[in-house]
Amino acid sequence: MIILQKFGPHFGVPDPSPFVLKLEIFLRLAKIDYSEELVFDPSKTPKGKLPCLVMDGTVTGDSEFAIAELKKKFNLDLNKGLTETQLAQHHVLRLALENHTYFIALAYRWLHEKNAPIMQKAFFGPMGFMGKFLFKIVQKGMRRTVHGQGILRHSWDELDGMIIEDINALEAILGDQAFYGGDDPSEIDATTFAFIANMLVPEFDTPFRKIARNSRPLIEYHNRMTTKVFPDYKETMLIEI
Ligand SMILES: N[C@@H](CCC(=O)N[C@@H](CS)C(=O)NCC(=O)O)C(=O)O
Repeated sequence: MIILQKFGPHFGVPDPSPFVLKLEIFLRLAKIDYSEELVFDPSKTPKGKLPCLVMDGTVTGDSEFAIAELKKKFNLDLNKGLTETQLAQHHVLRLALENHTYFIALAYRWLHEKNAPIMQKAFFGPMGFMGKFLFKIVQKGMRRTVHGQGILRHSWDELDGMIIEDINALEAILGDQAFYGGDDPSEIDATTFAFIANMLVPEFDTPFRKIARNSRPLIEYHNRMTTKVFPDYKETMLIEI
């Protein structure tokens, strides 16, 4: 029995965390049956974060380590036919999304005055006054993290420019391929689709959503992956071109 520990569906996507979404996409691409366990507070998980994978009674924290465990257990290779150079490029692309794009998107969601109230309502709304208080604590933690990481030392205008460059690079790397892995999705598509799907969530008014929304190749890719991986979310995820 395999269990994916996740936050749960929000904003029309299976999870608001790109890391949870990445692991879920991987499970689906690899056609592995899993069940879901919703976790509200990840502080007690092995790495204090989500996602986690429970397999054979062992809990693995971190999407990348969880994927490594799955690959080992099921003898999986979603990267068949790719060259060493392609694999190295995918590695660097994943690191850029997870360590750069992610923090800008995080700042936009949790700390930007336009979007923070949406996060508060979605996650803490049902808790009433207590929710307001908890949200402030979580937001303070986010501010500390993103400031320490360095991203929050830039102005919103500077961050706009930085993330728009990331999106342009994502579009250029996709080029005229159907998937980042070529004709079929490969392991990197779990990460790229997870980030693109989360960026396109309509609830958040961000400059990078507008740029991604206007990129025909990225929207076509998003729709192709949604149809393949999340047919059960077609209604909320597919985007009209
Ligand atoms: N490197 C980790 C990153 C996971 C991560 O940052 N998860 C975030 C959600 S997007 C989280 O659980 N944050 C909760 C917290 O920091 O308290 C992975 O690949 O799983």
